[in-house]
Amino acid sequence: MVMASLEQAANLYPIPPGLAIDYGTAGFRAEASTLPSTVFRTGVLAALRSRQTGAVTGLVITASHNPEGDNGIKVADPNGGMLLRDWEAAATALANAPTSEALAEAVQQLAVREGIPAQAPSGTVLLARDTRPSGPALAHAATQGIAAVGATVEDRGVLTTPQLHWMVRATNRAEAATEQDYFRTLAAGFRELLLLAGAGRPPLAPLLVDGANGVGAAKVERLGALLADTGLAFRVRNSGQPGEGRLNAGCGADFVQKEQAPPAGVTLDELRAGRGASLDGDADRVVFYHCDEEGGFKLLDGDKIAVLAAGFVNEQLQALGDEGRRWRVGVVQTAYANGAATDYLRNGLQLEVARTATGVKYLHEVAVQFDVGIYFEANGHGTVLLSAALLEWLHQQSKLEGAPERHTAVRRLLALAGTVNQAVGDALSGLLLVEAVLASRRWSTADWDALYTDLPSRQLKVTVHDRSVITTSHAETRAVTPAGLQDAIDACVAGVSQGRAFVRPSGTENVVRVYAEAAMREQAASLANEVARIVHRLAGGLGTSP
Ligand code: G16
Repeated sequence: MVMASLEQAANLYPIPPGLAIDYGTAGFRAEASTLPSTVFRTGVLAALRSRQTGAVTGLVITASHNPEGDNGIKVADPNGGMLLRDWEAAATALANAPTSEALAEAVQQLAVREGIPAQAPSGTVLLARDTRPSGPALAHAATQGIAAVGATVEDRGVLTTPQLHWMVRATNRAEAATEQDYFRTLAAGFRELLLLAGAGRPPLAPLLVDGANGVGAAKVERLGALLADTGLAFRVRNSGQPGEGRLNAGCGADFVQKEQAPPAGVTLDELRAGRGASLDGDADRVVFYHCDEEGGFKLLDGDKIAVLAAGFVNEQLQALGDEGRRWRVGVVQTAYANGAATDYLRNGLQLEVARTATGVKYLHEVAVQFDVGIYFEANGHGTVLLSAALLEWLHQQSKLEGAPERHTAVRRLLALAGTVNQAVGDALSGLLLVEAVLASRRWSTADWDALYTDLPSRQLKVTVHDRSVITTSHAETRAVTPAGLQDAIDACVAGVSQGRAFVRPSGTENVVRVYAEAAMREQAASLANEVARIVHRLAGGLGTSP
């Protein structure tokens, strides 16, 4: 590595005065104009990670669910997952190094710590971006950072985050890894699942898809075109075309899940005729909804998707008898998981449920410890992972003669692994997963929704002077600081039937998040309000108290 050329290139991307940025829940995220230096330096980091491992890594310029004026950068590790957590501190150190000399110094320290030989192959980074106007300039900054340490960049243009992660994984497995290959793989799995659903299944109903005015809208159209002959029809709203509105504004998975309301451009009348789904700004989350019997909006969130997937997987393994039972199935959730969902998974389906902090980087790590690891955050971010050992066994079984039900179960599990992105949570594969399972079971959205009844919940955001004053423990369910906060929350929860509440600093926005659930809707709402007021009082709230 030639440090002089790194310093020279870095001089073109000075860090803004007073910048202090942290690698958060899913990479760096901030107002776009403050980001060029951070993105340049993350380009350097991704190149070094590629050089260290001898495999390609990936970068996506996106701020996902954040407003259009924000942007950010996510890093894909060689296995297609999130950046190895050991490297996050290095990413923060590089991003905050005050001068180009300090950056070169930090790069050298990282190379020594990680044993990256000076003579190692130069490295390759796959690059993509979402549709934000600030994307092209930031992608250029990333390219410059990658090139500054002698690595190669392959610019894949505008993609969803999960597409880029999928490509990184496929490239490193020497599999076909273009965007067309991605679509073909998902579509092939879905077709197989539909085929195995049998001749008697009802035709697929059209699905309203809210594209959040982001990258997912055009991609879902392409997927739909490829699957048109199956009867699957996506009716896309909030596509980002002129006149459709701004990215994530009043639409998208984050809005719909937090507000428990339909997105802009979708009416309850339309939902009476069928279900809808919302993607987020980079299409790694999806939530569903429909109109319930009382004519009200009803959300089917990531918990509901996890339960649907878990039940389906469970049924296939049970069809394999004793041999099926030796494979461990686990569901991973966060503190946001509705209490009723956890209860249904544990007591209804008799499955292992693990709990982690928020962020798919934590859930994924636990999910890979199972033979089938199912993880969905309540916000719709997740996937279903099948272990290499299980897949190998299934491939062997698929070649053997056997009872038809057994053979179907084997083929279904194999098809699932193609339909569902094995690298990371993916809204498009989530859509196909849900549609395929509902078709296989001949279920309506109402049948799916009736598996269990959500406890009413409410989420709020509180803006504080410095959100890092709040620290948590026990997978974010207990506040450690500031002093007195947890006691005050406990006192509020104590009187509430089936009450539960927690607070945590967001890792993607400059806010503190408040979650509350309770037996009754009004109780959940007033518990959330009370806790938000406590946060405002004890953690330096800005503006008027909620
Ligand atoms: C990211 C992470 C998710 C996480 C979400 C919210 O999603 O990938 O795992 O749930 O942030 O995080 P926080 O509550 O810390 O703001 P996305 O879709 O925004 O990239």
